[in-house]
Amino acid sequence: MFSKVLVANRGEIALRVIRACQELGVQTVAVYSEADARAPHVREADEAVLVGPPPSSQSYLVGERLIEVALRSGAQAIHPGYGFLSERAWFARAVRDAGLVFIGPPAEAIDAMGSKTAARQLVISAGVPVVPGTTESVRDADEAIAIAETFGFPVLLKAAAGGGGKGMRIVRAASELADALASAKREAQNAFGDDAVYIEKYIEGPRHVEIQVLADTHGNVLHLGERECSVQRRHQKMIEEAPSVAVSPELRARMGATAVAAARAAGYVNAGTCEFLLDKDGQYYFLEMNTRIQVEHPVTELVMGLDLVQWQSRVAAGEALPFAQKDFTPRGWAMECRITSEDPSNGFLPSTGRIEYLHLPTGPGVRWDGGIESGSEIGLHYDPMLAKLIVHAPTRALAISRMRRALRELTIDGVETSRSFHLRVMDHPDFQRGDISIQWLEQNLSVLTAPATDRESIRLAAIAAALVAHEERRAGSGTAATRDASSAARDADRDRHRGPSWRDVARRESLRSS
Ligand code: MV4
Repeated sequence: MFSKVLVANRGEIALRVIRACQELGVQTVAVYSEADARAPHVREADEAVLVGPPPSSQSYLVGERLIEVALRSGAQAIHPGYGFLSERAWFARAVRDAGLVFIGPPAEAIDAMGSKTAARQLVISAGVPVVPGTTESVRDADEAIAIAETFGFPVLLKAAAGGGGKGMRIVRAASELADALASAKREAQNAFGDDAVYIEKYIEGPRHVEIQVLADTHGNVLHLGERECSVQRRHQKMIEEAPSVAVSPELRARMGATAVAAARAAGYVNAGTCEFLLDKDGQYYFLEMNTRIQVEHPVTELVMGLDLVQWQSRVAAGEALPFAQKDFTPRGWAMECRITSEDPSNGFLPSTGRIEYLHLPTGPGVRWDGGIESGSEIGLHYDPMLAKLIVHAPTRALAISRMRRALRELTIDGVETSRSFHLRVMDHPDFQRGDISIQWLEQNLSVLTAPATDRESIRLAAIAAALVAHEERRAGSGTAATRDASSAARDADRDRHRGPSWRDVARRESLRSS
């Protein structure tokens, strides 16, 4: 095992990697920008080095500088986390050329999956089902129309260099194709510096289900089951779970074998994820492979009982995986809510400010993977994801009630967050039945994001309730103690269905500050 690892990231994933290293007995070197001088990852690492000004283009994305810091600090390896440099083949190659280990896949595997058309070609040769479409970019609108007519409209134009939804256009009729192709090419050129666009049949209303894979340098490639990631908005996932209600053990085995075949075709090593669309008939189609550890990896860790980030380091150091495929059956149900500094009642507008007060949920089956603390300044330089709240329970229904309980325990004052949105999702009957597709969130946005009531009414109610609670305490009789059992039961029943009343919330707040 390495004795020292440089963590080329910030926020919750930097802390996640640092924790994995600490448990492995590996020293860590953090890097940070001027905006992150007081960030938790800087404090928790054994060493920390300032790498530049706040913009990531001048700090977390300056690969040469990070490699230089790793070499000077005596680290043997670099963990890129997700985002930033994690899927840049040139960086993986530069790390290796510097005599360091990139804790991730070989540069060649990143390249093989980086071009979506080349990836389609590669996995088709390995017998992997893909959506009907091309494995080369289209030349012009006439060619695109001819291809579209072979499998019928609607079709989807996608950037060959893309992924994650950029440069995509749905086209419902031949007459719309030329304009859509031109704008997709423009967007692809701007986003990726490459205007190549290819064409696929558009699958309506599918689920997004992905398979975690883990491979070592000894030829072992395993899959660790699926994650259901359909609750997303504008290609940003909000909630993920493992397993998926739509995946039977038999389907899991087939999709898992498909993901392993795709990984093998790419010469994959380390942790990676194959993304699939799963349609209403149970047909699945490979979309792309994410060649990094993903944000949502904890739900897999909880149901499969292993530490993926530790295994990333162990296979990068040359260790062989000691598992067999039959060792992996999901146990219970895990769910993750991404806690972002966005205002759901205001179109998920990013919210900035200082975390004035932070109270974290704890108790049975609750995990908090966060990157913030009281006093943290939330700006606009980086991703708005502050933390992930993850729960594990025996069944999906229990995971939902556990998540609801944990979300209620959470207090983040100082910035708007996605907390209330997550509570609405947990209470939604479609979600509770697991009856969701990739369009579900956007189709239900108004009920999931409507403000509870106007803020001034809430403020006045809270002040009134705090005064009531204060009077009750002075009189020496708590509300709960003097209420009869049937009214307490009625309240508990109402709480389960609608959340606590303003009176309960205010009472709790007033007791906390006394
Ligand atoms: C699709 C699709 C429907 N049909 N391809 C979105 C991001 C990129 N990974 C591929 N994506 C999609 N490809 C065909 N042929 C629908 C999506 C899609 C999607 C996929 C996964 C998760 C969320 C999504 C949201 C919108 C569209």
